[in-house]
Amino acid sequence: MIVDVVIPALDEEQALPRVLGAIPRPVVRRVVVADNGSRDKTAEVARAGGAQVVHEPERGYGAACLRALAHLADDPPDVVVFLDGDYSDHPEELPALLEPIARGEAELVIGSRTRGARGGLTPQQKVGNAIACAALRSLYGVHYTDLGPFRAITWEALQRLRLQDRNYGWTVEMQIKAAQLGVASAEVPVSYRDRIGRSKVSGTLRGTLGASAKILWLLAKYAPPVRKRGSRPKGSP
Ligand SMILES: Nc1nc2c(ncn2[C@@H]2O[C@H](COP(=O)(O)OP(=O)(O)O)[C@@H](O)[C@H]2O)c(=O)[nH]1
Ligand SMILES: [Mg+2]
Repeated sequence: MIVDVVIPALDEEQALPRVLGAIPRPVVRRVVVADNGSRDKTAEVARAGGAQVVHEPERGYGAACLRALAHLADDPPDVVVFLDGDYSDHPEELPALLEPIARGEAELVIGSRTRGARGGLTPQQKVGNAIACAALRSLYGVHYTDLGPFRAITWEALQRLRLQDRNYGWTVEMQIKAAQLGVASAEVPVSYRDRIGRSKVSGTLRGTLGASAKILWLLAKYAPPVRKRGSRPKGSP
């Protein structure tokens, strides 16, 4: 199984060397760091750590991931693993994330921090996750416990999902569309810790509000249409 890793990174020069150093390299073919106009040495430390670097001028987590995927498309892997560049995930747990895919049981595996983690999640992340997962469950009957960034997905499933979100909605869009399209999903517990360096999303007011609004907007946008009581779908007898 060919596995490539994608790391979106914005000003992560302090954390990135540790992240790259902890990736179990025998399991991974390529590591791509998607740099979003970092003002520090993110790109340099990424290259020094053995990663390929792509640059995305438009800010945003999703935009960075899409740029990295376009780079991988030349010679696609079997599986893409997404990982944050802030050292809050534990890259050494990557093989556990791959197991359900290797066993043929799943095409998408979410690393769940609420099943496994101790510290690291802010109260607003916990609340936001709980609301989003409850919505996914009531809309689609799928049982997720997290929208965590550390996740693995087959290249083939990723193509079917046609992801579009260019910022905070990236993770939830993947889970919504996987549920809609019947992509086989699994969760494995992963560990989590406080990041190194400064948070750009959940640790800032702008990031927290932006992410919450985007997640709710996408859940509403993709929600199945509500049928009025007594109405029948078109064409039914
Ligand atoms: N490429 C890119 N990465 C970003 C952007 N914003 C955040 N990140 C990265 O996404 C990951 C998660 O962001 P982080 O600040 O840790 O958010 P938090 O985990 O919610 O506190 C980190 O690896 C960041 O460097 C962005 O606009 N572009
Ligand atoms: Mg983080």
